[in-house]
Amino acid sequence: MNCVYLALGSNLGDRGEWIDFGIRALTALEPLSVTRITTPIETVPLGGLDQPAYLNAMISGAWDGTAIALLEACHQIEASTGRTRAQAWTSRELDIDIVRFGHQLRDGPTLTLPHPGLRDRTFWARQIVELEQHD
Ligand code: A4P
Ligand code: MG
Repeated sequence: MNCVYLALGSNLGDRGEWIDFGIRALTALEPLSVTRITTPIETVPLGGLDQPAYLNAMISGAWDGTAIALLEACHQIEASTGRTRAQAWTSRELDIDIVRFGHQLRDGPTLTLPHPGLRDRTFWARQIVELEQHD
């Protein structure tokens, strides 16, 4: 079992509905036991592209499997929203990122852990605090 932190982001359509959809889909994954869920917060789009504001949330849980299996499960949930990967960092109904996977460190085209955004996304730092303050 690995303690995992997963970030959800949406900036298209009914963002609250997409975040709820993502949380329900993650909760339904057999190998994942969700422990805590943050309040979704509205955030300014990062990356300099002209795009709508995001709604971001984070969950913590325990994952029974490999990091790649978790990434594939996240991609399947994203795909079920109809999202296509045309260009990175563009608007999306639902994005799910692995923020941390236990203490695993890795760097590669398929998976980087912890997620590089952890260095400068202050809203992620706040949400990690929100998840951890109850433990
Ligand atoms: N990948 C590598 N490491 C990871 C990881 N730790 N978690 C690879 C998830 N995926 C990881 O992602 C591209 C590839 O990154 C994946 O196929 C996976 O193999 P993607 O979801 O297809 O594309 P993306 O989301 O556009 O790119 P990326 O690099 O994941 O960007 P981010 O970090 O998701 O940023 N502004 C606000 N306010 N809030 C946001 O949530 N998100 C983004 C996208 C831009 N601006 C934002 C937000
Ligand atoms: Mg992403």
